[in-house]
Amino acid sequence: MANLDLIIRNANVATSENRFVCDIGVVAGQICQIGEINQTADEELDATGFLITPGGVDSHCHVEQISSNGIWTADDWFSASRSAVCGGTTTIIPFACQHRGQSLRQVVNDYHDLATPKAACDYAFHLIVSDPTEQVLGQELPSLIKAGYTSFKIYLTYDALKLSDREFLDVLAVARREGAMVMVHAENNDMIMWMAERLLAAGLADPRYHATARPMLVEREATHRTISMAELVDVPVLIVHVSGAEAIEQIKWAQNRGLKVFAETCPQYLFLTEDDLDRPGLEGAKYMCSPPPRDKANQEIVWQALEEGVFEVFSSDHAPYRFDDPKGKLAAGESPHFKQIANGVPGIETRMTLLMSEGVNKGRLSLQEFVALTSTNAAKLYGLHPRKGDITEGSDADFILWDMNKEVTISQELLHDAMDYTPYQDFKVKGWPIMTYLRGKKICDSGNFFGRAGEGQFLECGRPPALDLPTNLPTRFDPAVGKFRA
Ligand code: DUC
Ligand code: ZN
Ligand code: ZN
Repeated sequence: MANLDLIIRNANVATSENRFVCDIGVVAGQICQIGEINQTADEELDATGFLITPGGVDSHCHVEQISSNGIWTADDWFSASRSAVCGGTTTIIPFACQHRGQSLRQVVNDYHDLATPKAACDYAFHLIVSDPTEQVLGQELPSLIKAGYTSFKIYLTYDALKLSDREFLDVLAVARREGAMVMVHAENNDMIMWMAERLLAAGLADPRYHATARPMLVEREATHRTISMAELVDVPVLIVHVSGAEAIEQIKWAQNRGLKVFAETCPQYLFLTEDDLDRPGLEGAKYMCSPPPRDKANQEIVWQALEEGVFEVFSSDHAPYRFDDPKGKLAAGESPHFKQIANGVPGIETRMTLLMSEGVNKGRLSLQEFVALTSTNAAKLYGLHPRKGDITEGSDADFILWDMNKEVTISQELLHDAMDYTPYQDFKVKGWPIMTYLRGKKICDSGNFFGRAGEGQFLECGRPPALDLPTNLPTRFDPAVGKFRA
């Protein structure tokens, strides 16, 4: 008699720690047995020939988010989650983004209203705090943290979103006291604005000048400032979308001093360069994101930092704006200057295959490192592990079945988002996610999507474990609680 829902037989599994061959038994969406299974199930799959890894956790993506200049991302919750699962990602952590004057609680409710009917994969939220009023710091953040929103992003650039250093410290102190991780977009706003004004005054308005306005030192300065702020309050921070050498130097310096500094990088810093912004006409707009892609030498340094373990997570920073669309990159008209073009590139579906192909299949990363970077570490960092990011008894039955030898030329037609381009058009990859299972249900097979809008579940995040690292305050006075320590 069948008593399990699903058995995957002859599973060749890679987790962030192990490799093993086993049968995997699933009941009610969770892994209930790993080993040799002598029972039967309603559904059985012989996985011979595939590699199985945990479903991806993409901890940085923007879904149905309105930018401060009023442009919506192209993907809604349905198309973004469909695209995620077809690329092997079963959990996403987008942002509930507060704009100034808004109640953070109301913002979170509004994002839930968008996500609940449409999400086809599981999801949690990070908060974006752009208006840390007394109400936000004293009431909304503490109660949201208790309700499972245990990470927030703050910006040091963009006039409409950026926090002053004092506001940044206030947010860090709340994170320490209440138990949350802070993610930081580290670029110096005044330097960027000052450069941009001068470029535009000189008539230099094409997409490529977006990169000129944001040289690496702009990121280096803000990265160092972030590290110092976090050190003062003794709270873990994660520096998002790190683009190259100078920021990496700062992060390594902090990590070598034992500071609680984590870092993320993204495909655009491994596979795109500043030269892409210089493509003919306005084509360069397709590659505009912040920080901008750098050069080949910096790509190599990002690779080395991935190999050395400087980065905790490899996220997509999926921020999709269509190109040939009056509501997309060119919303400001047919000849916008670079400051008027929405920042961001899509990548939620291509993230895992790109790293599998160029990292694992080319021998730069081990399979364990790949799984850690694309799934397990994000689940751990944001309090979702072991439910997500692992293949172990009790975890959700989220898997990817990979054909490690399949060669694919990426093209927009293969993808499942709502975009009209991919920055990775014509890239050749080896290693492709063939099947994706979400909580024991096959939701993608060979590019065919079988999921349903609304079947994704909201995940409350737990206390980030990094908060429990040993105390390391620079003075005996603890500024987060306003007392001298004993
Ligand atoms: N920051 C992001 O995190 N994503 C897209 C653009 C940006 O500036
Ligand atoms: Zn950012
Ligand atoms: Zn982002």
